[in-house]
Amino acid sequence: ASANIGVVGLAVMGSNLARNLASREGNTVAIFNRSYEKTQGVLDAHPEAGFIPASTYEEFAASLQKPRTAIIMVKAGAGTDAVIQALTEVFEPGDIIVDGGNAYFPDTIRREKAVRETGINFVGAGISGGEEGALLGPSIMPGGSDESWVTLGPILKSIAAVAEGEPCVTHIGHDGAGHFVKMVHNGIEYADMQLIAEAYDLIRRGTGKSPAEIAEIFAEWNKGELESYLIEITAEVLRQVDASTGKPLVDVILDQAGAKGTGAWTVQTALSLGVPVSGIAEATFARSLSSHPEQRAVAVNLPGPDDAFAVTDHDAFIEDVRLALYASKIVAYSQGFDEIRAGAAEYGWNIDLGAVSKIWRGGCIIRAQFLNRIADAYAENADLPVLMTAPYFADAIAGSQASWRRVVVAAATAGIPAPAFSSSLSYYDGIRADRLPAALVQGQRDFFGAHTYKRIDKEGTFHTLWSGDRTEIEAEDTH
Ligand code: NBP
Repeated sequence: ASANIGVVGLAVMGSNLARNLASREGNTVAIFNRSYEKTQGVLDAHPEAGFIPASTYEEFAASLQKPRTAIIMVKAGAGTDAVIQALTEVFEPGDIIVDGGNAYFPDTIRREKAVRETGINFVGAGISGGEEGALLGPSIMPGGSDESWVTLGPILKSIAAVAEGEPCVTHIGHDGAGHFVKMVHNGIEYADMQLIAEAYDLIRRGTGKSPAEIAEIFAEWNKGELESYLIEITAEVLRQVDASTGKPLVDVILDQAGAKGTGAWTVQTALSLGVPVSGIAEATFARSLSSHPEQRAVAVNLPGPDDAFAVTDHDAFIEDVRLALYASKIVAYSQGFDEIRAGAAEYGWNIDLGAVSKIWRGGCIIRAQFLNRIADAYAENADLPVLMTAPYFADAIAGSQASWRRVVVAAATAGIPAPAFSSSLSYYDGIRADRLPAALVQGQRDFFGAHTYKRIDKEGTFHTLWSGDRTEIEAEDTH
């Protein structure tokens, strides 16, 4: 036994993660893949890594020092279950199995419970940053027991991205907490991407600027408070010219956005937790809407507004869009952190929200300067019920809201879809409302279903005898 860490699954993510591990001082890495050709391929391509190959699970287990620690990077779902089953047969109590794939957190909760019964530790760890992150330093969100963190923590710290001197990894919480937080990370990523896409569309259709010109606008925005990896790559994509047609690449890419399901998981989970992640939901639905060509083909002739979209002051409009993007982004993060807060309460995880924002500053897709402000907000008040009410964000929105409203009005008037911009604004106006028409909804529910209501002026639960003499009676709470 000479390896201190092993990797199972040597497709793009696993092989890059194994190389990252091998490149760090003190690590010797055992590798295993179901089909041996991949193992041989990785060995041949990277002799410098000093990998210890195994062709069976038994050999793999024998090559690992105790407590054995192995990171699984295989296709999420049945593949992960198969590898866990095989490892539990060759590992011993005290060993650690880490699932670094994109598992759905209820699966991680289930697997942790089952593996724990064998005395082996199971850690579901969300890993973000794609193939480059896996190789050079991802953001890592591990769940699992405190005991496994003792062994695993130093290893994960050695391979994680570093942001302002701090490794982008922290023990998120027990069992499925890491995969839960990774899921919400991806949901926020959906919202961030959709908001940027809406900003691009509004500027293009409002000013007639070319993608290359808009790339320069994004590059400029990337120097300010919107500085982020996604803004940076947006400029790169918009600058790209298609080799075969000479057109901007963005104009020859089919406008149907794909999805691998993590956005949908975020929204489904939010619905069951009762958390309004409307920006993330609209971003997810915008991808769905784009991906129904048969519906778009029949709807394309539906009427839009009569007047063409004409922006007179281009610079002022672009600045309005920048501020609308900033305010909407604050809402998206506020909603995402609300979901983590609610998930932690539901599943009994003790999640440090400030620490989560810090480990997203490097390695992952939503990395951004902005996350420092979120960390500050939670440092000031760890129990902040609504992130965007922190003074820094409240001030930022106060300075953006006039622009934000103008952009949403302009989009609606011009017939340009801006679902994430407008739903974020509605959320903002909803949550800050002194009184909501939910009172009327309660009245309707009481009318047709005797669902009862509470009153603002006295304790108790009430029902109006709608089909009788319409007097009010005290009632059982049937909420
Ligand atoms: P894939 O998701 O394409 O999975 C391929 C690997 O799974 C191969 O090593 C394959 O072995 C193995 N595998 C399968 Br499929 N079924 C198996 C089974 N029953 N037993 C053992 N091994 C099995 O690889 P990937 O794209 O490198 O992604 C790995 C994980 O990382 C996934 O969960 C994915 O969702 C996640 N991921 C994350 C990011 C990110 O940014 N964080 C990006 C991409 C992927 P074989 O070679 O024998 O077929």
